[in-house]
Amino acid sequence: MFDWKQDPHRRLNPLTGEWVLVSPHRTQRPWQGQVEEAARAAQPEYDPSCYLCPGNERAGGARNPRYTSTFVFDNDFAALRPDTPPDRFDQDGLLVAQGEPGICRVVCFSPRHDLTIAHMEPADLRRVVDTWAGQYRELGARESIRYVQIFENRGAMMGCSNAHPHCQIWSNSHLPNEVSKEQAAQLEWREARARCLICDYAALEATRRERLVEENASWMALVPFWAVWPFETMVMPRRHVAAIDGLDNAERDDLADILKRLTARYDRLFAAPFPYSMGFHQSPTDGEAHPEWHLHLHFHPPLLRSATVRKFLVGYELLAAPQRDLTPEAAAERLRSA
Ligand code: H2U
Ligand code: ZN
Repeated sequence: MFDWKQDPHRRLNPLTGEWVLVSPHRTQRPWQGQVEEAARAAQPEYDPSCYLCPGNERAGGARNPRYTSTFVFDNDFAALRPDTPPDRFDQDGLLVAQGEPGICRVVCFSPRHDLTIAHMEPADLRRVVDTWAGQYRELGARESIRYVQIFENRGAMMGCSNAHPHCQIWSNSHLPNEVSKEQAAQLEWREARARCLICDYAALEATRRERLVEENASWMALVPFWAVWPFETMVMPRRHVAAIDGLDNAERDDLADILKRLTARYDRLFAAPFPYSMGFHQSPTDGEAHPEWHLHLHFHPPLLRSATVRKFLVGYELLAAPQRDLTPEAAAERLRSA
């Protein structure tokens, strides 16, 4: 048997069927590449030039109300539009395209320009959870919307255009690639074993504990065995629930709690605001029952060894498969002690 801490090995992601190469012996290699700028220091409570602050004019010309809680609006530069004709074009199976109707929204977490998830009051964060659930249900109820993707880009390194804490929702007619892979894997697991893939995985990690980072009564946050990003995590409810609108009262409070504690841990790791892209994966809204689906979130943070040295997914990753040096177990250990 190979040595987990020394020998190159590959690990399977059962949710996507893809492999990641792990090269633990390489963690000490020198870095002379690009160094990022450290994230800017403290933000003001209100920024008169922010497109998202209450009462301010947006880039598209609309003016935000003087909102006092969570605030949702239709994206002024939406990637998808509701009235797009859904026609399909297919030339010899080689040139295949399809019109894609959809709706894109922006959710400001709170009126405060400076309050990231880690610094919000639990009750205010709970309102964000309820907003996510409400948007999932409202958008998903539309005939043309079969998937609702809720995600947050945080930090300039992840392409976030505005410091005001917010997330986006893109909802559309077809399952996006990543969701489609996870759907197929969960369905296959259920058909083969009559159980849920993520329930089984959560139970196993709850026993092993080496990759656990945070937990509470209804949620677990861990570095998955097959993580690609150095400090990637997955956050999942202990109970089998297909989508965010199925969470009960306590589970919603607990989601707010674990997100706050996990993001605070990230910020402590390199003593700087930690950039990431995070988002939910959950049941499609196509009107079918999806007992195979188990709601979860993925955090994809780019930082590798400091607030200014990031991991790039290039070369081998783009052409062959993702690769990492730091083991997921070592990453979880570092997050636990942050
Ligand atoms: P990020 O989450 O990556 O920062 O993107 C912010 C989104 O907010 C982006 O999709 C939208 C952009 O189109 N936006 C507006 O809808 N109105 C504005 O006035 C500014 C930004
Ligand atoms: Zn703002």
